[in-house]
Amino acid sequence: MKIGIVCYPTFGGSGVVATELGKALAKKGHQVHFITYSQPTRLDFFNENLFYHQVDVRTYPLFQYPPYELVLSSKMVDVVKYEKLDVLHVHYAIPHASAAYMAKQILATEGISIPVVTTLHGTDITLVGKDASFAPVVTFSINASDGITAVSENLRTETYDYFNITKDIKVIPNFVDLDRFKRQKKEHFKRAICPNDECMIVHASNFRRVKRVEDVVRVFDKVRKKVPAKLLMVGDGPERSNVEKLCRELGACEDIRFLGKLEAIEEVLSVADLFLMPSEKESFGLAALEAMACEVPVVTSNAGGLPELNIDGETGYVLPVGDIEGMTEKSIYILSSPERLDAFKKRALARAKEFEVSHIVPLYEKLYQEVLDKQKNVALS
Ligand code: GMT
Repeated sequence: MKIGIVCYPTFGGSGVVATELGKALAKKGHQVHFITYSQPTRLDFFNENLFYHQVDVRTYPLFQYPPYELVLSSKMVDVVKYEKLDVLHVHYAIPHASAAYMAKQILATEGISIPVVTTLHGTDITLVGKDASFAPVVTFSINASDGITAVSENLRTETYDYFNITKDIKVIPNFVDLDRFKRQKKEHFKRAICPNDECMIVHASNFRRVKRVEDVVRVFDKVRKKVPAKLLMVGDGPERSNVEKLCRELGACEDIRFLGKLEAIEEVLSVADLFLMPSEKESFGLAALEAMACEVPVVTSNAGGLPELNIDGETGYVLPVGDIEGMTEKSIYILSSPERLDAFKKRALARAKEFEVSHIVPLYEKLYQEVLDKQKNVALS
């Protein structure tokens, strides 16, 4: 199949899922064309089936806001036409699904039909999409898609709750590549950060408010008073300076390191004992899955799809959003017995294996085939 993937080329979340999906499809022999405004972060290896088409947004004095969506639609038309794509898969509703709708209409005037699959990732529904100024476009473009997926049951339900969706939404969860995300021997790194064999706690996110990064620091500060521990903060974003300020106020700076955006996060996860994700909203929690694949138990909030991934009391614990005391107590419980910690690590890995890339990618392939078959039947009738 020739598949066009439209995504944000971001460091985490939907951009990573889209890129990893494209890479996995290319390895299986499909031809995959990425369409986005810069090279996706994880598009980091050569494969004869992978292509990247850059969307160039030109500035012009007349435009206070350059019309990205229109340039994107034009690029989609161009790539579908000249690369003879079979299907377009857009990740994140805004503006990708609506741009795809416009591309589809333009192509139809030239007798070219292309099915569009839209994958909803979370904030496109729970934050941005709900905004009244976007809601009509989100509703319309989801309903206009030929196939729709959501990354968790919770996101599927929320999409039906917030918008008037008349079509079926399939749940296809996030996935992980266990060849990359596995516990590696990085003991020298552990010794450098934890010279006295302290426990290593990790958080990774884009430091947006929705991640409640301050909760991570507050939980850690209480944990370290009971169990010797260090905290590694991976990623960067708008809340970072507030969080650094909090570390200073708590006098916890010597036990906390900010690593910034780190490509090889699996190296950090390889020496971690616990991963914290106290998010306000989290449709799936890919970063938590990647931690679990590296045998790291997770203490998370109960936001969105997190309880579908993190099995309370088995792979970690699930606590109400903002429950700092509860998260602290459960973190101490996991970390305070080596045998217990080991059992949590094993169960975290076993759970992550259920989301192995090879189990999930066929679900997308099946959906592509379904929308293609449907299109053929319409053409024949
Ligand atoms: O978490 C983020 O802020 C990034 C965000 C995105 O839109 O790229 O991630 C969302 O999509 C990921 C991949 O499907 C999910 O694993 C994340 O849970 C989801 N984030 C939120 O719902 C906040």
